[in-house]
Amino acid sequence: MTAVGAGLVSCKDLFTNDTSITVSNASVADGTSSSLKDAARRVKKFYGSAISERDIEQDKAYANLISRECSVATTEGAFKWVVIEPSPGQFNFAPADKSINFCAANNIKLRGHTLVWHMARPDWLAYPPKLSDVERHFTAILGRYRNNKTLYSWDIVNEVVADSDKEAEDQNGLRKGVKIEYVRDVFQIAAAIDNTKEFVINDFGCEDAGWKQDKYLNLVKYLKKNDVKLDAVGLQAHMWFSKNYTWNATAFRNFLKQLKGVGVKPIITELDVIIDTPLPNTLAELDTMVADGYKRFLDVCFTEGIDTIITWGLSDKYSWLRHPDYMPKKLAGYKNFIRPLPYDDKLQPKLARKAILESFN
Ligand code: 9MR
Repeated sequence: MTAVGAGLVSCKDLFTNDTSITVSNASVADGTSSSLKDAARRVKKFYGSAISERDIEQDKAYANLISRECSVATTEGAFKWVVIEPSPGQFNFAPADKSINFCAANNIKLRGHTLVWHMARPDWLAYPPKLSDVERHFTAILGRYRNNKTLYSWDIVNEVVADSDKEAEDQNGLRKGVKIEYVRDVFQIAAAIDNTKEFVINDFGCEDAGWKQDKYLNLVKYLKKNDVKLDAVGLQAHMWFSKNYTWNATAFRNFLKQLKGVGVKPIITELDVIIDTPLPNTLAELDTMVADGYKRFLDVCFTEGIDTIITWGLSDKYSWLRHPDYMPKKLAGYKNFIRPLPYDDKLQPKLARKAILESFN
């Protein structure tokens, strides 16, 4: 990096595009000028973000930021069934290929998300998908990217654990219609096509002790006992923090230990931090709470040796939580208090970024 003008350092030379990112001299002095990926690399870890090929194409400054900060990424939508196989046997690989090309050009390793999920599903596809549909789908997709060096990891099955007992198929606690053997069969179909990449099962709401965490652990144990190729367990970590309740870090830590005990590697796949009501009075207070949430969560992750941290986006501007379809009801009307990611909507770094950096350091 070269110093240009008063108080600014340009990272322009790092990027192929023309929009530069500036870092103040103050941050150079206190060490925050290091990129997140460099800070992660120094401790043999990876930091990254979900990426949408559309955002990257339309917003060059954002693309540059992803390039500067990330050594790993996850496709936000490109591999979802409705995108990649909108009608049976008709595949649209363009979005996935765009993401892969961007990552290849920027030295980012990519996770493919996600093959079997109850959402983002075309109307014609049942849930759970018939195994014959799974076979056609996987043959085309896993087959196509088998030798791809950028795409190293697959979310094979996403969010298969039910939210509660009432919504579960049986005592295993999976979604209606999903038997535990089905999950095994899906992984086996995948392994028969390509067993060279990291295979991941991914779910949310398992960062605290409770029913869902127990069912997830039970499923992972079952898969391992049945010799399924399962390399990593994805913990989405859409984290809520509040003035009114505390997060049980000890329970999470024990859960990570148990996962490691059965021979799988936990990874953090969709981290963001949302502040629950009652909201603080100012954005400054809110940002401090968000940063504190990151710090507390990452401290546990790093104590337990987790090496992959992926946030669900890099800037609040593109957070799913600000989208009308997903915005938590109690925060409707407080959109500007939804600041769950390391950068704000003007692509300026926030305290959350500093907290992530310090946790790596
Ligand atoms: O962030 C994603 C959003 O843009 C999509 O519209 C939505 C439906 O495909 O999925 C969002 O990502 C989800 C992820 O795939 C699985 N875990 C929860 C994420 C947030 O909803």
